[in-house]
Amino acid sequence: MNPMKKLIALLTVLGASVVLPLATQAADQGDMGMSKDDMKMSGEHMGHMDMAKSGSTVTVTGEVLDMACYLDHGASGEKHAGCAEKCISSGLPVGLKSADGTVYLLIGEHKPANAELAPYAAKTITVKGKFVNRDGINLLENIEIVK
Ligand SMILES: [Cu+2]
Repeated sequence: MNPMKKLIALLTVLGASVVLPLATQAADQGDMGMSKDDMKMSGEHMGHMDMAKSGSTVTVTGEVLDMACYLDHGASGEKHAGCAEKCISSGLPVGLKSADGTVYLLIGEHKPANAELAPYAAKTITVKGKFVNRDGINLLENIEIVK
């Protein structure tokens, strides 16, 4: 290889090494941009949940769920009403699924609310209570059935 060819080869390699990182960086930025948006979206959602609601009194309308069967196999609705009533009466955790799909655990004031909720198993009711969210779990406590 003569010196000129050597130089061209070197420049080509340098050129490639300059272009490649740029291309990689651009791709990374593209990915980062997307995940940033995703994180921003979930961050805003969480922020909304935490700041606007956690610790505050809220009123939520939704279906009364037997959490055992709902978590186990997604059971809800009229077909499951009988089982839900049995499960809730027996003391299993009770939930409320709002129209937007958010599920809340329902409890009274340092006591279960199962006895008052069992008759509403699989029915849509409105509940007022203190909302808290911790580690991704929603809770409505000190609940009152509004209607
Ligand atoms: Cu059940």
